Amino acid sequence: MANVVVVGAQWGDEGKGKIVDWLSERADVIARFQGGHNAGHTLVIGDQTYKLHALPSGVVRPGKLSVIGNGVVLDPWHLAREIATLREQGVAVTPETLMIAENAPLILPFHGELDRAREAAVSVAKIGTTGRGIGPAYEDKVGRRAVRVADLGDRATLEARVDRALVHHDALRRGLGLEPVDRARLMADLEAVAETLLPFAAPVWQVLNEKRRAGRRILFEGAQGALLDIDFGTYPFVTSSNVIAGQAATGTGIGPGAVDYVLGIVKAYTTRVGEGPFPTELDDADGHRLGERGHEFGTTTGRQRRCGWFDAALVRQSIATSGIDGIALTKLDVLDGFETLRICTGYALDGRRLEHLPTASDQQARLTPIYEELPGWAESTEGARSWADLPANAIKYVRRVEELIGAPVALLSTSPERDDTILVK
Ligand code: 2SA
Ligand code: MG
Repeated sequence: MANVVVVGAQWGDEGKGKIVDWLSERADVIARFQGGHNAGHTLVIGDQTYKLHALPSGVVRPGKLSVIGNGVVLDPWHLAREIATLREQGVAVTPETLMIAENAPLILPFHGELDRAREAAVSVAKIGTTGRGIGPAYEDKVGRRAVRVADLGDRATLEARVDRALVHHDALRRGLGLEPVDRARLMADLEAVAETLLPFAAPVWQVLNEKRRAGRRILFEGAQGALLDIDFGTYPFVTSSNVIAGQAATGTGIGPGAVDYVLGIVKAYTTRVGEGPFPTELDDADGHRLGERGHEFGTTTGRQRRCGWFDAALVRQSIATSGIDGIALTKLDVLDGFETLRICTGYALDGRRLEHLPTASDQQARLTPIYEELPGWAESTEGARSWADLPANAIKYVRRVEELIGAPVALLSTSPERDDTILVK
């Protein structure tokens, strides 16, 4: 296996955790390149369960280098807690196994407060964010007033950066009826957490380029999904970063040529958390059944996910915007026992047929999905480990998905268990 980027091809929660874990065993370096602790992976290895949010999945495997790239926004206190929890579980997290980009911007406590205050304001439509300050932290990065990891190393620089951020935030907070930021406390908290963080700070771009030259295999671990991308997602109901595969390069400081293969993670049906358009959403017994059978609750916020039929038009779009070479199809077993399955192949709008989701919100609201029906299967596919274990109708469903999205299924996952994965040659 060469250097692989793993991205979600829907709205997140496609089951990236298991696939990334499976691939990380075969990689030397595992790098996060966007998002923050709005991501959530649960890894089950042996009798241990690890919950990761900001840390790359490789961190629980001895002998791997895990990297947090500059494209990530980092809450240093959350990270410190995540590291402490892993250490209690017996995982060694050292500057040899974890490197954090010196140029990664920090999520500070007022980012979370702002995120939540805006979501609570009734004057604007809710996005349904995770409330973790992701959006405000990226705003400050682009606004050139972020505090970055490297700034923690020098008190004078840190004070200057904090002051620059506070000019903006205190004004904003006044408008929202929030108290000004307690600067002295923030400085003290930052100086305390700097001790934990700084030993991991590194020129990640340089380390990755060296690893690449030395022939080490790099796994780029995406979070969220392509339809949550700040440019190509269902804006404004998106996250605040580019999540598509191209971000793996800019979010770590390696050339795009370093990427040999893009693997898209695709769930056999569709889910979404938070607000925003969802053409194939089901508000009936079938939707309920998908949620129940699929255990569709978020690992980060515990929120119930909205469920619907597989939308091939959306995934086709993700295949294009991320340059996906092949997909890992997950949670096929959740479809077991449905008499009839439906796949959305495109949309009808004002008497026309569309092959992709239109960008304009009013059009998104007016379209109706065009469905194709496929016969279901009564047999269980849970835990199937070979193609031959699958009922004929399940194989038909998978083949039709491939045809409609225009990408081959490279991996098929039939349960949360690591070994219940079919490698399609
Ligand atoms: P935010 O907090 O600013 O990023 O929220 C903006 C929108 O993005 C959605 N969002 C997500 N949706 C699904 N999964 C997410 N992360 C984890 C993952 C989820 C998990 O990567 O698998 O397993 O708990 C994620 N992160 C953000 C959010 O719901 C808003 O719609
Ligand atoms: Mg998840």
